[in-house]
Amino acid sequence: MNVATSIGKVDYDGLIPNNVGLGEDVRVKRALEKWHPGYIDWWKDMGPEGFQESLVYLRTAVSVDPKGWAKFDYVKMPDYKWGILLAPQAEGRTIPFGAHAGEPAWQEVPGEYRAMLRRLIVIQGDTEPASVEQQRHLGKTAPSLYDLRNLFQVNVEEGRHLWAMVYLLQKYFGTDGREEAEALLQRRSGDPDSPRMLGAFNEKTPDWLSFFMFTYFTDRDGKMQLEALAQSGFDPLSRTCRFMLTEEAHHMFVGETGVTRVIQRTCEAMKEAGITDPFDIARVRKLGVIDLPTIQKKANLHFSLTLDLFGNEISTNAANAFHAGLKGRYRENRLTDDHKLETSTYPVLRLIDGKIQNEDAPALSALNMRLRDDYVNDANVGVGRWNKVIESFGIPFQIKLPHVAFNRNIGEFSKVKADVDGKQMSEAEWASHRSDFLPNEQDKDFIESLMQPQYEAGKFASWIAPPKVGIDNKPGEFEYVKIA
Ligand code: BYC
Repeated sequence: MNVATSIGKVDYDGLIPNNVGLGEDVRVKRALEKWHPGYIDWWKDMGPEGFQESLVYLRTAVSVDPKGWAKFDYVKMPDYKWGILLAPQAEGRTIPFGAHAGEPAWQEVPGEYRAMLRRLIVIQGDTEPASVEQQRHLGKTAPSLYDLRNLFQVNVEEGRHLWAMVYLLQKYFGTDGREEAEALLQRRSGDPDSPRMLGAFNEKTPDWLSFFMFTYFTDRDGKMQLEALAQSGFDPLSRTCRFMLTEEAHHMFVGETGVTRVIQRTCEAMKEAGITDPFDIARVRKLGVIDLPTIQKKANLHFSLTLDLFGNEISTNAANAFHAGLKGRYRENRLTDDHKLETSTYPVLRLIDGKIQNEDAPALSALNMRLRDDYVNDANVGVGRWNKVIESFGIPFQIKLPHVAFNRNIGEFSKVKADVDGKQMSEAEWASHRSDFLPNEQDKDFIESLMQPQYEAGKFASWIAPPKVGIDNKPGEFEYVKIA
């Protein structure tokens, strides 16, 4: 079947909505239908706790047309239509980088790179259910129905992204693909015996400020990695990731605007109470809002945890994946070099003779570093917007991203302790200053004390401002979740 002609047409009637011609692909259809009950069991066990019967005003992807790909309606989450949607196939697409640059993009798995490709898909797939597991308790403390709905929207779409990766495994990787698809439902975030694959996905998301920071910082790693995989010479992966990026944008919007609204409310409350010193933490907290230094500490934590997701600065895996044409750079198609990188270099921040300094490394080995640099630039943009809000209240405080050497567990800087400015510290200094940089027990207890649910339509918890506009242009008092 010519896939290009079927694009845009989504088969929306079956169990699994799709635009990949699943109706005619009996083997894959059966495999996915077999996987489906296990997925639903996982969703019920590990998905949002306590709201499975509630009606949620969700968007569902019903097309891949950039102009109108989603519809909004009330849905019970277990009935959400988790479809398989790939961006349209680009006619005559070639492999954009690496040793095979210029050859036709692969429509089937290239045998020599099978294991590497499977590993990339499995790692990507593993993060999706992990984040749902991390966020499963948050519904109980939602600051509004608007936020509750956004949480669930993010959750169902992470579920769909798991489907996207499982489709690739089932369609292109035979028996071992099926086994990997099963294993994706078995691992659990934070489980000591069977944890999720990457560090940050085994951390807790204990409160809503963490949720907003996670969707701002960690979903942005998702964006960068998906952008890099969207460049892949393996065309089905590229097309899957391109459509996933459409949904991912909303997740980062939830994070960025969530933090903005927390900051906004804090600044408003400080102004009303006539507090000008952002470090007058005890007085600010009495107002029932989160002080700016604690918001900074949360940003420090989630930013540093997320940097670990880029792997080692110098990585043979990354070099091999690029050389093979499987994983490119951020927006590879907009770069103007030779796309092979065999002779070029890239400056990498390293620990040399105990000092943090730049060193030129072969560009191929430095691809994780390069993607991380692109990430830091991207993450800084929204931080600038947060600071504009603080500035508009005349409060002398700026949120700053910590140095990349701060609080690291993977890569070059995992061997040292450094403060938020990158100044190295002894273990003892770190131990005594840790709670200046990262949330301590009192900070956690305070934030937890604010986490009281607000389920009345149009109302918001004390510590967060309402959004500027509603979802799907709904008015302020709209009942985004009908709690059952
Ligand atoms: N934790 O050569 P290296 C998202 C392992 S987020 C634990 O530097 P590489 C989302 C590494 O596996 C995006 N282990 O690794 C966001 C390797 O082990 P093996 C997810 C780690 O391959 C929010 C060894 O250390 N997608 O979508 O260059 C909500 C040597 O490391 C970690 C992807 O990540 C870690 N943090 O880089 C929902 C894309 N880091 O194989 C969703 C696919 C490294 O030697 N993955 N290790 O035993 C990749 O591209 C790469 O695997 C990584 C690692 C960038 C993750």
